[in-house]
Amino acid sequence: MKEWMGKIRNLSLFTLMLLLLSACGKDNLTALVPKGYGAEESLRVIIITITVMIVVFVVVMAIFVYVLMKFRQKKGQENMIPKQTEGNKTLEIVWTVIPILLLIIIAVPTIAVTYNLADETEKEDSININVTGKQFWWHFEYPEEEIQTSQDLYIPVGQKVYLNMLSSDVIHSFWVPALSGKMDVNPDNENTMFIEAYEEGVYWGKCAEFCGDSHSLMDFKIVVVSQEEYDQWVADMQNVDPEFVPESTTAQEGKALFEDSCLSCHAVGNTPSVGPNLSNFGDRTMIAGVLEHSEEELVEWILDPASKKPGNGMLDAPYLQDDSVSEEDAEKIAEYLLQLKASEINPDSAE
Ligand code: HEC
Ligand SMILES: [Cu+2]
Repeated sequence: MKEWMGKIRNLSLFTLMLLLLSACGKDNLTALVPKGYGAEESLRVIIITITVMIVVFVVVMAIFVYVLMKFRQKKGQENMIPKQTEGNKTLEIVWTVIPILLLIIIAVPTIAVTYNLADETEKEDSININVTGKQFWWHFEYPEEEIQTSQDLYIPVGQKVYLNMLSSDVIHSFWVPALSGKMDVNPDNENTMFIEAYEEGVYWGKCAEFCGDSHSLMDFKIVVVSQEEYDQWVADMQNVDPEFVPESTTAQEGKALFEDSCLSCHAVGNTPSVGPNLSNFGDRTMIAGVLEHSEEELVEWILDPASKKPGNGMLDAPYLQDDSVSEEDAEKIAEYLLQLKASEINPDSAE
């Protein structure tokens, strides 16, 4: 008996641990604790739908168990045929009307919420951002502000922000569960979705449509900040100086190496590029969406991006084919890239 209770206790501890660990790190990767308009509305629909399903389940199960008990074959009645009910109008009407009513209860809020989420009446006067999904990263362009960036999408709190979304290769799906629902990102027709965040914070996003080798690593963030911080960020991004010369000689050498081996795909400043735009890269939350933002990880990324994100677009880099960037070079480049910060480039503009 004691042993049996111990097992139950271990099992519950194990379950609790699983629950806690599953939330580690990506703690707001959940649709159940909404921090934005889209997520809140979606959760309402989820709760209504699940409630209806639970009611149906409980009622059906109760009737099922009752019928099992009541109509069991009894001794001496083995050959009895129960009363037949086919063609019973009342029963037919009851089990047709009840599901129709339940479907109406689910359909009305679902359709209302779907239309609310597709509302574009404020699009003209709001911040518009062009989002492009690429294997396996996200490009963000603020056309009005003339800013380009990747992986970290900055938006102000409490404002509708419209995302105009396309893919440059296969279908991806843009999903930040705490802020909004999923939206497919297609190669040829643009989809629009708005996001309105209620609380400042860094919200974790994922690609939610299988898109290749590193699909599961196609993570990104929405960084929600106050209006003042947002304005400051915009100003800092607009003031990015591609010609910025770092102080230390090693970082200066890193800059030269970067220009030789990396600038064919990357860009600093408002210039189009095949790979991620690295303006103010030093201020980012992560590297390539999934790696810790540290010099060590950056060096590893430069030397062997395949080990971090299989099949990604950087593997075509010529320096990886001819091994022209040594570990020492990578360290210099990393030092330079991490100095691409608003506070380094424009000391006056930093808070
Ligand atoms: C062939 C084009 C190409 C070349 C050349 C190239 N990269 Fe990349 N780089 C990419 C692509 C594409 C990605 C996005 C990878 C992903 O996340 O899927 C990337 C990602 C990155 C990232 C992460 C960016 C982010 O938004 O977090 C850094 C940092 C980076 N590259 C640095 C370098 C450095 C340093 C060099 C030169 C030594 C270099 N790259 C050369 C294409 C290139
Ligand atoms: Cu994807």
